Amino acid sequence: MADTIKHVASPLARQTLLDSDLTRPVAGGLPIRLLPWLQVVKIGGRSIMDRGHEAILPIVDELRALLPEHRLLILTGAGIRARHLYGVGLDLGLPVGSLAPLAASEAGQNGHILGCLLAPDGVSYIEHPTIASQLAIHLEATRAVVGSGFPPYHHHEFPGSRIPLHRADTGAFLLADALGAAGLTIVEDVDGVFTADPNGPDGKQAQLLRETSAAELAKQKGTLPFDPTLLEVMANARHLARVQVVNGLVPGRLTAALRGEHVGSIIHTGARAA
Ligand code: GWN
Ligand code: ATP
Repeated sequence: MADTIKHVASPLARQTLLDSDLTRPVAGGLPIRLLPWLQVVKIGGRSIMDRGHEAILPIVDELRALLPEHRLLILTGAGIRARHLYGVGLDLGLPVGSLAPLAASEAGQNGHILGCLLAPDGVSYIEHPTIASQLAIHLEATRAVVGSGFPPYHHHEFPGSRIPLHRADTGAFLLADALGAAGLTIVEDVDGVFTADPNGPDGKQAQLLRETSAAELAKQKGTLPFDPTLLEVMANARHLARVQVVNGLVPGRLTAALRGEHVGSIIHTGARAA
């Protein structure tokens, strides 16, 4: 009888998944790059989209001009409408897991706006499930697509804070790293990452950090122009060796970054290639 029993051979069948020493021989390898030619661009919700046509139309022109050079996943942030929503929702006592999908929908709305403006160039907004499972075929049909930068944690959002911790910058990085993309450019309304908020009370003393790392920034006190959890996911990056932060209010900066020029801030991650 014993000879007829089928055993499914699995190197992880007999051991706990909790012991990293035991799983490392199997799980310690570098994942493959799914879309190594992809450039991911995160467009700020508050910093770009909320400013309306004065900020959006020049960025749309730059994105349009970049289409022959790059295949793009353009992701949008949530902006001021999400902040209003946090204010109303927190006043009512809503838990973070209820606020996360509501804020995410605002990131999606900004993506729909960009998608409309780029529609004549063959660019459409595509939904989260489409990004998850059909991004390659869409980018085979067109040069770029737009999506929501917010990660769809919904009611699974970590309860560490009453405001969702994982927002569009973190979502854009998680996607870019998971896809093994060629790069991630974060488009803001400041020249890059500074030693302190250039628009804050100590703004005059703030210095631009042209080149830094997630580990260095984690030691810096004060605010950043992106979600703090971005530093955590950057520390654990598998593919993306760096992130570039550029000023989208200055024409040409996004284009220069995608052409490999050192504009704005370059932030090195913990990925091995860094
Ligand atoms: O609605 O703008 O995707 O791409 O996190 O979930 O809250 O959803 O709960 O495919 O799945 O509002 O409806 O909305 O932004 O996220 O999408 O128009 O289930 O295309 O239906 O993972 O877009 O939306 O907000 O991204 O970030 O229908 Mo929207 Mo968002 Mo559309 Mo999406 Mo969420 Mo879907 Mo989803 Mo929900
Ligand atoms: P979202 O996409 O989530 O709507 P956003 O990325 O468009 O947001 P903010 O979250 O407002 O925009 O981040 C940009 C702002 O961060 C800048 O306008 C700047 O005033 C501020 N900021 C805070 N700390 C720093 C810092 N150390 N360096 C640069 N800018 C900073």
